[in-house]
Amino acid sequence: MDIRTTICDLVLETPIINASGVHCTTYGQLIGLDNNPAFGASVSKSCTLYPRQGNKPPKYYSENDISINSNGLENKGIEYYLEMERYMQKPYFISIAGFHYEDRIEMIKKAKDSLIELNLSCPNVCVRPIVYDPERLDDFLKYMFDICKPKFLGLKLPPYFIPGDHEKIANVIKKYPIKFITCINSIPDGSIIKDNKLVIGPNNGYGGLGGGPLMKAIGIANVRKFKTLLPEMDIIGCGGISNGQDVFDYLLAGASAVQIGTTLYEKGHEYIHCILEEFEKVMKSNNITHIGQKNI
Ligand code: RRO
Repeated sequence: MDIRTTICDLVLETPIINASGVHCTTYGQLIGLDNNPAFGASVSKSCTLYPRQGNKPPKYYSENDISINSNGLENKGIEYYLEMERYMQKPYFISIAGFHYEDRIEMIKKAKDSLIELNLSCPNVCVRPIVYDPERLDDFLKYMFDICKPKFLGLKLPPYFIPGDHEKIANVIKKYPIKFITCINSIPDGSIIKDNKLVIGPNNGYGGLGGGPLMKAIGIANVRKFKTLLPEMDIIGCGGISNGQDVFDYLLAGASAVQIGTTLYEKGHEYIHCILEEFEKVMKSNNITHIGQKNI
């Protein structure tokens, strides 16, 4: 059985990647991802021009497969993640976030020869992400692509829920040389109360939700919508993946690879091997010999 996949001609030995934010902030964590054969690629913590401590703890909580975070872009700065490239053997995406046109552009210029996942959908920095407004997204992408010529840039999108929103965003995306999209970032502005208290502190207890079957349903819906609207686009599915069947379902929906966040955080690296083994069994029981066959 062949479980290799491709993201716009880039070959991954397995279809599993970590989701940005989980075990990908430090040198040791990134090397851990690179050394785990269950991952076909890795992605860094979303970064900014300069290092940031992010929000104050408690800023992460999880229970029953559901997580909430208000990390606030804690990261070591773009130079650190660029430097990591020399130690990584497998495809390694630098997740670029930032706050304004100019800092994002400065980072994209620095990373122009790298694999970039451009994260314009962070839910925790108290500004309305531009990916919710097609006109603002269009304006930024035009400005950026006029100045920068990144070799390999994909976009990390937030969950869209309202009929018609996917079409508007897809119409913007198709104007630019975007190599892939990742659907979806966490669900913004969730809030969890436990034992009469908010479980996270920053931003008045609001944060991005991840994990679990509801997240998976929303992630699958976004992948399906965008695959229909942008049939040639490679899509990385993300949200609520905790077993091999979940991986298979995302590929059936139209994803070429998946990212795993909450389950990696909760269950650790070894568990990703179990997910990959389960995925291979699901492939076999469906008589699929390679990804790409029958929409998978
Ligand atoms: O750092 C964060 O708070 C964060 C980011 Br950049 C993101 O894209 N998604 C998320 O759930 N948290």
